[in-house]
Amino acid sequence: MTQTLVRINNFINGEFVEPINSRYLDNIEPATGKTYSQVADSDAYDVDFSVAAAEKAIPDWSKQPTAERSGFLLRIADLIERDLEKFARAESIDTGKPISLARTLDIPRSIANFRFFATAILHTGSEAHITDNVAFNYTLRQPRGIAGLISPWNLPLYLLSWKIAPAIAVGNTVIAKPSELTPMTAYMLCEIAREAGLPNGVLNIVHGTGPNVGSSITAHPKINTISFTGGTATGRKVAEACAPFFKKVSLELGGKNPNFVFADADLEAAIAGSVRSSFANQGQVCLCGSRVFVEKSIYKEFVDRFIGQASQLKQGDPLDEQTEQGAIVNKTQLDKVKFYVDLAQKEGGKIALGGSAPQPPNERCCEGYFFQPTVITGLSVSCRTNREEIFGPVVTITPFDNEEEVINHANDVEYGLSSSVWTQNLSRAHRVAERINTGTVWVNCWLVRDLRVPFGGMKQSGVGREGGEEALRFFTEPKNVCIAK
Ligand code: TXE
Repeated sequence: MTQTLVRINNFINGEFVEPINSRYLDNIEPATGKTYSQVADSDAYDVDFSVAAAEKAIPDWSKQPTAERSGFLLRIADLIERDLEKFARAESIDTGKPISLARTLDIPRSIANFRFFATAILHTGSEAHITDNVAFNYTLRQPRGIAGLISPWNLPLYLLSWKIAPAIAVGNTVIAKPSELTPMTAYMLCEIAREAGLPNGVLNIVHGTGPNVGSSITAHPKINTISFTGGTATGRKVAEACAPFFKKVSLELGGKNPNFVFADADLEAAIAGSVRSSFANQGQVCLCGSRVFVEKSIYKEFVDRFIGQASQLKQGDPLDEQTEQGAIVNKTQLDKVKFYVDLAQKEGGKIALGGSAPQPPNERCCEGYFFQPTVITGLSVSCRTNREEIFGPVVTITPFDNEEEVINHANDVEYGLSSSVWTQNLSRAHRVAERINTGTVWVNCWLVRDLRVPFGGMKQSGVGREGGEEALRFFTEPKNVCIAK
């Protein structure tokens, strides 16, 4: 007997609709390697259809009183919170991440995203500039129109809601495309949007691949704002597609984030923080600290204790409450991780921990995509393993002699997303933070996120900033009105 799989359809104009071409992609559960649902394999026609809906919704939505728009977002947040457990389980199945992580990080943060922007719009002001006795200027910040929002698979609802919430809060309508690898919670969000009474056409979700749906969004002449999170190579394509239309673009891309541990650090905190920043979500967070640099005098002790803690991480079925390390998102990503572990050995690295797939945790997961937390030592700072984004549970640990040297190592990559500095010397913390070329510098912590702060990368980690005021500005067009006195 063939089992009918759930079909994840597009959400356009407030309705769930099949893709016009009737094609679907298999959606695989990473922990089992088995297809468990199907997702619309849409194309440019579906994007056109969604743009028509988004365009129709703009006049009413953009003119809604701010408090009413805010109310819709708050209702969405409340309804996700009501269904938190359902969302957490779905996110865990779809991505392979531990259910405890989805329950404590992904879904609460998605709720917070809606609440944050729902309330932010109630408190924002606009500027006025007085030109002596000549004129008053004031700045109108108006919605830009239709925004295209493209997100990756590592933090599906967390990152998609981080884009949807500010875009619609300020009066835009949106066409969103989640990753084709992890579409489930975006689909569930549409049910919530409907229940919250969000007007038709404000939120449209078109599922499918990057080349079919993503590129139709970036190339669509009526979508004038693009917010993208994903790999750097894809970001380049997005930028190229947007350039001829002069679209406003925000790109949040990859990272190869350094993590510095100075001899004067609180070692216990530095080790616990570094283990977390290396392996959270199986290392599949763009902010993971994949290059750990440790001052020579404490190097050996740090490596021993780091390995001791990392080897205690409980790998297992993502749906097991105790699991701390789940599955890698798909076979391609697993193969990429294996490729880099082989490369590291060819480059002279020593596998100090892990380096291969673990025993499957149970019968259900015997064909899942698992990889052990892996620690590599003995590599040169300039080798490929230390320069290219792996995006998996693989970290390198390298000793350094002094501050000057380690800042140079850290800055000598194409990326510039985030960094962590572990030291008890406040002057050093300020000095290093000032000189390190990353959009975020954490001192004695990792992944502490205040939604008001600017978030984004330097160099090939991206263009533009998300978060707080930056996001509200990104999704609006400033217009100066000059009135003679
Ligand atoms: O990401 P992609 P992938 C990195 C990580 C990973 C690599 C590739 O190193 O190994 O990127 O992962 C859509 N026009 N990160 O292939 O392709 C795609 O459908 C428009 C870092 O999954 O960048 C998905 O919705 N859109 C990252 C989104 O872009 C296109 C998180 C991201 O997919 C497109 C994920 C196109 N031509 C991966 N092609 C981070 N920094 O958070 C694809 N897409």
